[in-house]
Amino acid sequence: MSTTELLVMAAGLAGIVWVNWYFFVAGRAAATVRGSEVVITVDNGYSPATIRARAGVPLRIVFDRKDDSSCSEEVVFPDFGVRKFLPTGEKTTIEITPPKPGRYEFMCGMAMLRGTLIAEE
Ligand SMILES: [Cu+2]
Repeated sequence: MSTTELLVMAAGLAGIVWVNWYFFVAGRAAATVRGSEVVITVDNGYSPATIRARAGVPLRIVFDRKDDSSCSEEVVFPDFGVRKFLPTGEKTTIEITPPKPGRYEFMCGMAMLRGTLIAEE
């Protein structure tokens, strides 16, 4: 194998590692918040990516979008039939009530950025 081929291969591998880290590790290293209103910063990921709330209690989730990546322009809560556009530099509030204890995922429009709402008794 030539040096050029090796370099191309190494660059390709580095790219794969970075993409996996970016989507699967970076977006998940986040704290957990309790309360009836939480603010989630959207900046190439959700921070915090995990929120805890009470089942049966209305919850206000404020998405504060900082980035202008097309990836994060929409947030989707499939379990609640919610799909909302998040303008860059603005706060967008979504109100949902988790019907019962459990885990409810939320994600960007392409399901690459992910977060979890954990509803408790
Ligand atoms: Cu996306």
